[in-house]
Amino acid sequence: KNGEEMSIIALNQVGYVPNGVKEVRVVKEASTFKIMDSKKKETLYRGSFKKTIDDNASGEKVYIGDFSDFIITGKYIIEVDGLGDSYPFEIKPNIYSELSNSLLKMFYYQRCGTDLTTELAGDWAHGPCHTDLATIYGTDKKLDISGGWHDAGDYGRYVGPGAKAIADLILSGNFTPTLLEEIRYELDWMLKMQDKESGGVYHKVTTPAFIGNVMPDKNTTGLIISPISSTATGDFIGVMAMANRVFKDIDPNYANKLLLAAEKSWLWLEKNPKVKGFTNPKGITTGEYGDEQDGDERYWAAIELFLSTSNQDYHKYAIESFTKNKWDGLDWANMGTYGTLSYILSDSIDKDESFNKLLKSEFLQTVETISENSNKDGFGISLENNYVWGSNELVADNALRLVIASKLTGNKMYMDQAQRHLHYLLGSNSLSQCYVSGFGTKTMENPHHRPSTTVGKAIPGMLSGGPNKNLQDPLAKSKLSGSAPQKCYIDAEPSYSTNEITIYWNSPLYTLVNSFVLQE
Ligand code: G3I
Ligand code: 9MR
Ligand code: ZN
Repeated sequence: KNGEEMSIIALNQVGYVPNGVKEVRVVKEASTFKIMDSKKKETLYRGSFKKTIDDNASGEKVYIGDFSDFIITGKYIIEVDGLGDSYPFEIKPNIYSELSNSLLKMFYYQRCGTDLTTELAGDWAHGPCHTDLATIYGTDKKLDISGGWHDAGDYGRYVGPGAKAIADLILSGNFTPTLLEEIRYELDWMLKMQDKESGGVYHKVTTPAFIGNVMPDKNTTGLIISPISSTATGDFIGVMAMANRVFKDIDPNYANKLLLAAEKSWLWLEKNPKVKGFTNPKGITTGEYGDEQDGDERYWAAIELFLSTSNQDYHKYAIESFTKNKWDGLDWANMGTYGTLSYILSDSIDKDESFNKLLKSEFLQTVETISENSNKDGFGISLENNYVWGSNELVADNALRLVIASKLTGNKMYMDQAQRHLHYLLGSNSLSQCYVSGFGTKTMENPHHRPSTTVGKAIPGMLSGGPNKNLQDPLAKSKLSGSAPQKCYIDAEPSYSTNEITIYWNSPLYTLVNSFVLQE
């Protein structure tokens, strides 16, 4: 009998690094557990549930057993007295390297405008998609906007979300040829989204409406380029200027091209200081990514431009803007923290010492709150009650903040807390659900993702959006009413508000996992 049949015995179904935090959680009264080899021949460790937490988000009393001091490489099962067996798990150095590769490979699977070969894409291979010229909304003008990554389960390509995804991948600092090639694929597309005259950046390129379940190369409805937005323009600048420093030594010409494009777009922002947030124009019903506040995108843009050019005008803009507004956020609507992190992690000699101090203390204050919330939480994560659309991204984002804060301060507790966030996403939660397709025993199998649905099998390495207490699709409404926030999740294709996948949910998880890949 496994954890599901008997009771929830929650743990990281992928596994643990030997020196990592290791815990098992149950939601029924239990006192002791033992670790056995995977054939259950031998008992190798005995432990007890020493701690309990009344957990609001899951509505459960959570019993926590710690076995961090069990560090022997191997494959195991935990038997909890009276409750049964856990799913199997492993302890091993580099336990996350396959997961890391797979999370990155997801971006390849999301590629638009190119052949996905059978050799590389297996059952999900398809011909080049969305290669026709796209029409600028409200005009007869057509442009080549081929390339980039499909955003999610749909085939739209949106600038803001793409910028977050690239920024996260860059934050990993793991500049392998594969990663560089992948981000370049999206950057090249994004360059095409810039209006070459004004420097403004188009918000998105999509079909007018969401389409049915077909492979991307079978979707030939006309593509429309939605109008320029200030948020897309700010995000474009942020990521172009950031990528400039990544490619500077590798390919100086390319790096320069990215920076020139970013500076050109800044002129558009300067000419358009007050603009309304993007809303779908008449006749377009695909993802809106509406965001009325563009101050955070402008701030991020200014920081990256300053770090790449040393031009004090950008510096001044960023200092004034932040001092007034304390921009924050690592999600598609709030991008301020990307600017802050670039600044405090940079070794540029042009930095302003007192501004650096301010940014650092604001960032560390946010992390302190995350840390306190994690300590109070039954599963050791920091969402409190914030289980909204894409909640798993917020888990990964907060974990990333903890990792970075741990590096900045040397506080090891932050690293332990970051690991619990990872454990949550890989099965240590009140549903015992591993939210990454192809990984774990109770793995996510039915994503809202057109290629996976069409082929009849989920592409591996994709992070589901996860629990969403707002029940924003018909299936969630009918099946989940009355469920605790952390349980508002269904592994079913129609539930786009709990089980879609996106490039910008995979990206923070990739970067998080990467910070543990090399850990012993
Ligand atoms: O944070 C708010 C909270 O303040 C508010 O009170 C509460 C009540 O509704 O919800 C929270 O906001 C939610 C927001 O996501 C959080 O980011 C909204 O309800 C929710 O509607 C919104 O969902 C967005 C969704 O599109 C619908 O617009 C998701 O963030 C966004 O990731 C998702 O993106 C879609 C694209 O449009 C199309 N492509 C797929 C992609 C993923 O599903
Ligand atoms: O497939 C769409 C998904 O990518 C979006 O995130 C979601 C919310 O905007 O919408 C999905 O499309 C659904 C549409 O909104 C309503 N009719 C059913 C569509 C597919 O399930
Ligand atoms: Zn495509």
